[in-house]
Amino acid sequence: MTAEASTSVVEHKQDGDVLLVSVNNPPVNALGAAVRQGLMAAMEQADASAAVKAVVIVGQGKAFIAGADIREFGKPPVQPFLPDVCNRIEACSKPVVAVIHGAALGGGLEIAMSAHYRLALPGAKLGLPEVSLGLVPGAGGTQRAPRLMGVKAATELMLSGQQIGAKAGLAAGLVDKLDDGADPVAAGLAYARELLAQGAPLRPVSATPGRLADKAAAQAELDALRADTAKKSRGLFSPLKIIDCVQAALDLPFAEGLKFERAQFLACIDSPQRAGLIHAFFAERETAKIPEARAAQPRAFSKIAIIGGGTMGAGITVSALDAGLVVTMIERDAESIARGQANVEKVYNGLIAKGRMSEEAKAAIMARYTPSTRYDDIADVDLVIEAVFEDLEVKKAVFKELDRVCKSGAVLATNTSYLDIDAIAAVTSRPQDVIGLHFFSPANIMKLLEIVVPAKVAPDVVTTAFELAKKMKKVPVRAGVCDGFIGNRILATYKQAADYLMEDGASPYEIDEAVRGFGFAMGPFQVTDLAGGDIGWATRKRRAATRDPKARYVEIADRICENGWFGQKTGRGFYLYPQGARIGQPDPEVLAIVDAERARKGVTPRPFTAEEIMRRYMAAMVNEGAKVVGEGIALRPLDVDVTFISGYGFPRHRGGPMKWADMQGLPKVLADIEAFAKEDALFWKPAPLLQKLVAEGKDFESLNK
Ligand code: 3H9
Repeated sequence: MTAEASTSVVEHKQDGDVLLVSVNNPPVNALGAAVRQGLMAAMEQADASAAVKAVVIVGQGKAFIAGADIREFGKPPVQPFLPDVCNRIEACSKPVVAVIHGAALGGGLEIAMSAHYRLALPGAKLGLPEVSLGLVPGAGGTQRAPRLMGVKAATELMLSGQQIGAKAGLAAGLVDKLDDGADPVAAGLAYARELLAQGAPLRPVSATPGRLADKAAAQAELDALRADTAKKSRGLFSPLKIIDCVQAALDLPFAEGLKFERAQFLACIDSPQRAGLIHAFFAERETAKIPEARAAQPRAFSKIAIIGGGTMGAGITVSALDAGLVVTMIERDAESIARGQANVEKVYNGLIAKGRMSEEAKAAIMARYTPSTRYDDIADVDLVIEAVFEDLEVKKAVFKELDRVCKSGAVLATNTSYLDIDAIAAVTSRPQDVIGLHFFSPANIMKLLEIVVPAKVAPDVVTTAFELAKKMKKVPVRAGVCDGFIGNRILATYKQAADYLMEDGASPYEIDEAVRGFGFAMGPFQVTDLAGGDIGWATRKRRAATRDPKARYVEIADRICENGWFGQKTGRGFYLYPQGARIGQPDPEVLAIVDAERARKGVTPRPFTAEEIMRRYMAAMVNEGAKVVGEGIALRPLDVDVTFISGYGFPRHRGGPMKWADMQGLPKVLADIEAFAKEDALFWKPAPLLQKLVAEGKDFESLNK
């Protein structure tokens, strides 16, 4: 093999009559400017050299090419642009083979579709995930994928952002051949030589309509997808643009279709949704970067115990079993442990009923599960997660038991959502081993895991918790100890803002509608009804003694609970749920309670527009978020963003509350808070961090660096 002119990120080597072009831009071979230049140079080389009869493009490391370099978006574009690189590959005068061994995503798949032949190895992951970044595929993907796969399969791939494997890629027409080998270079060279031996032609995808040939059928598929997308896209910008691009593929010559796609791509790049979604993408990867990671290796763990088999304990058990761990569940008596096991099996039985799991797979998983009512049975576990009733004394009693039986070095975690973990740790002889793991319900589904770090915990316990999160495929966020940690503390504040709005004149239904209009899946009163009004009521009663007597307190929710109206489970709460309905209807009796409370407090109701509602709701969220960051409860603003996107239904395309605030401009948010403070200076006290950032002309993003 002789080395030819190469750049540091794209090497080209002549191997016999094949030019081997290898992309080497760790960690995922993203298509930054240098890679694009290198690919252009490789194509020039291939065309210019008579010795080159075919070209093979491979990626080094774990990916083929994971797409455009997302970090470049929002910055001035640098030539050559990716669509031109793709066109150049397709225009190469020698057959080009793309060898896909790992992720070929977004621009990576677009490069592969521009090659004349595609070979996939077993670990191949093919996808056009641009939609999850607020984009449309912008390097010919919307034009080439439908030609290769047909309108339905291609559009669904683009709208879902999902990845498919090698075999599915072959079945879909995206891949020409599979190779079982592990070496992409050897497989690619062999395939290229096979093609040369057959005299295989150049096959530019753009040259023929391919699977778009039956235009009427394609149009019918697209019409159905458009109607469905219009219903489901909930204010998202790029899904309908993807449909428009596929329409262009149907209607226009290829070059015109590409121009149309480029215009849509650039419109998406300029949209705030793109900025929010890309912020979310990076933020989710940043939260695992914690100070402890530098110094402390995680402790080894394979056997774990879950204390409690209620909804939460069972959900955590499923997460642990799915992560391959060996789990002992502890309950206090035979009846409770039987219920705990039933709760776990219910999840797997549900999957079996949907055809998503076999009885054998369930049996194999349940073989790693042991039920027990004796603490002594967990003497040798490496990690314990307590998920018993949310009461400090009950939890302290459990931790005393754990301290008695668990082996030295075992990690002892509590799944509290509010309680003081320092106080729980203090009842043990080993506070260095005690940490908070705040799962969200249902724990086997919800991605967020708040890892709550008490004062005396050892750094390697913190890194062990992050390792557990990784194994369970959770999104971990590091939080400090305070009432409610990051998420529930901020939730309590904006929920209060919603209560004030309700007492001041907005109906709970108007507030929920405004919040849904912003992009949340549910409004705060719907959430209360879903979670059970009694839960919040118990917390309010617990806090009554310590509540600042000067603080405004809205009693409407208490009045509703006093009637036994706890939400969906009792058939009524803020809404009515006739015959077990899951979507509630407005309840005139609730509105009468609201009116009566206003009258009792002497409040003259005033109207609020949806915009005014959201200004207060978001200002409360951001202000408390800034306090949480300022006090060091969250490491960075991005940790607050990830908490809300992954655990509280915050619309991902807005990037999280702190990113949203940056996009509004912090001076505007602070001005709102100061204006609201004229009505209630205690509640609307501006966060010192917010004031400081505004004074310095900075934004939250400056603290994420
Ligand atoms: C596109 O292609 C547009 C085109 O249609 C048109 C253009 C004109 N760029 O996730 P990981 C970083 S849009 C830059 O932890 P994994 C990531 O931040 C793009 N950086 O690894 C992390 O950095 P750090 C369409 C990227 O093994 C590191 O790589 N493509 C990019 O769990 C490791 O990432 C996508 O949307 C990127 N494209 O998962 C694919 N990708 O170490 C996005 C990753 O500093 N990427 N990084 O924290 C992924 O889905 C996953 O990263 C992947 C690997 C599955 C590839």
